[in-house]
Amino acid sequence: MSGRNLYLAFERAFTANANRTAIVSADGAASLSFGALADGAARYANALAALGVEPGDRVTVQIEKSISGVLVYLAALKLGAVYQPLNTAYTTAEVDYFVSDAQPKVIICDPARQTEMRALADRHKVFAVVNLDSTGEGTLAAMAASMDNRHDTADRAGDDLAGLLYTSGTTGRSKGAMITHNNLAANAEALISLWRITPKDRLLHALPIFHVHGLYVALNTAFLAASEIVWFAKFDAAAMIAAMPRATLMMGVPTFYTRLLGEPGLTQDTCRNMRLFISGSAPLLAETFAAFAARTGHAILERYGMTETGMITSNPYDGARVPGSVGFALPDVSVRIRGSQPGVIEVKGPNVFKGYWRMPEKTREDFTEDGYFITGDVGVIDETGRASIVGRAKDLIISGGFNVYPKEVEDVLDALPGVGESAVIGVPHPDFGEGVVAVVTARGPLVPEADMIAALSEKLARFKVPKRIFEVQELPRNAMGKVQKAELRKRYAECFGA
Ligand code: MLC
Ligand code: AMP
Repeated sequence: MSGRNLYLAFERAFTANANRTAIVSADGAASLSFGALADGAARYANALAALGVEPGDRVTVQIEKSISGVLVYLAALKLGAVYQPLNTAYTTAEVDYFVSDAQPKVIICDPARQTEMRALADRHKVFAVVNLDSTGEGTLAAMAASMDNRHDTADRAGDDLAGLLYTSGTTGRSKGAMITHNNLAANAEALISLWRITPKDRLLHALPIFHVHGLYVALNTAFLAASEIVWFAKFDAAAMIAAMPRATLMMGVPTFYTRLLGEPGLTQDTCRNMRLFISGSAPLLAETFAAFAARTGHAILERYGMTETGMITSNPYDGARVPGSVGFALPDVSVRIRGSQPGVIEVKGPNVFKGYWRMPEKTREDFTEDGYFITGDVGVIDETGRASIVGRAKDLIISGGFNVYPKEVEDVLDALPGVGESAVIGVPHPDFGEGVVAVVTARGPLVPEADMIAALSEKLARFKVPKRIFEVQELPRNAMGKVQKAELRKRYAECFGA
């Protein structure tokens, strides 16, 4: 079916609310009405079209968070292009792979990286590299400013791609999750109704917009429901608390909540207009839930999701929000555990992505014969349908809401001078939930820990780099010769004093 471009639904909300504020920066210095948002999206769409972007083309974006960056996202949707956002922490070596795989028509980068991105673009035959900085200035902004504020929204079918979001795997290279217009619309509509999001809401937005949480969960629901967004360039607990009395809604990773609790300014009074705090992307500790309730009177609503699936389950709006549980399947979404519990959670529904970009084999591996996506998360589901996540079948660390795949870090570590073998694990961390730790054996003289960390930082995004590296004589192995990571996690459990 055509006419399913998600932007058409946004456009209806923007037009009906043209004079209301859509986004205001937390310091109040910048704001855009819904009308201006629609105009800006059209100008950016015209700029990208002038660079040759057509429906179906990928647009790779690695820029600091800015309100103009939101216009780029909207423009890509409006054009029917496929938006490929990248974490700003990714090194050029990491970006090289994403670009080689996605083969975009245009790369949008920070001005500071223009030269290296142009070289990379030449290698991969990318037509144009334009830039946008954290204040929303750059060659793309200059182009957009001279463009017309009208652009016909491209006709798209529901299963055409809206986004290509890369997620690493336990083995092998990162995979591009193909996310369709229908996936996004179905998930945003379900969340709006479940979390009762309305035009009266003011959402505190401090998440990055290169991942599902800050991009699709937060922005799409706010745009569809025509709620106002209070915009933070990055998370800052004190600034967030200062803005809280004027807000109603917040979405964050658990680290946001532990950092907020570290501020004496977080009180029942600061939260007087807040109606809902939502947490996800990593497990929320029961102690954080309890401390937050004691301090503010609010029960944080925890939900569970994934890049490939959008949101899967949520605690209820009315009814018990249970710490340690991620709640019930969203309407129209089926979750199950095959075999005995606890077991791997599987999910099916309109939220589930179309498959991995140009990886039909990997796609087949991750779906069951009856069409359920295999999440790799281990959980239990009780007789009322309430789900809890108890572990992971995949070797994955989640640090401050960012995913780190040990294999990727181990491969880089093993190539360092003197390193024999390595094992990368996640252990409790007071700020990031899990902190990345490496355990290595030596086959020659090892450079000091700080130098190893510096060497890794040249190749890997900072959040993936182990915060500590320990040397051992040998790694503990089981009878099959497999490294016993559980044993290592126990041994180093207290290295961050968590
Ligand atoms: C920053 N650092 C991290 C880190 N973030 N290290 C480990 N894990 C992280 N998450 C590094 C920095 O590079 C720096 O290192 C040092 O830690 C301290 O940085 P900071 O200034 O204290 O960090 P900050 O910039 O405040 O960032 C922390 C954070 C951020 C929690 C605000 O990581 C963040 O915004 N996380 C949200 C992630 C997210 O949106 N996830 C959603 C995924 S979607 P150095 O050495 O350089 O000084 C998903 C699906 C779903 O999972 O269900 O939602
Ligand atoms: P990503 O691939 O970045 O989208 O991360 C998805 C993963 O984050 C899931 O597979 C889970 O392991 C984890 N996750 C998301 N929400 C929660 C939650 N509420 N509790 C525990 N883990 C979560």
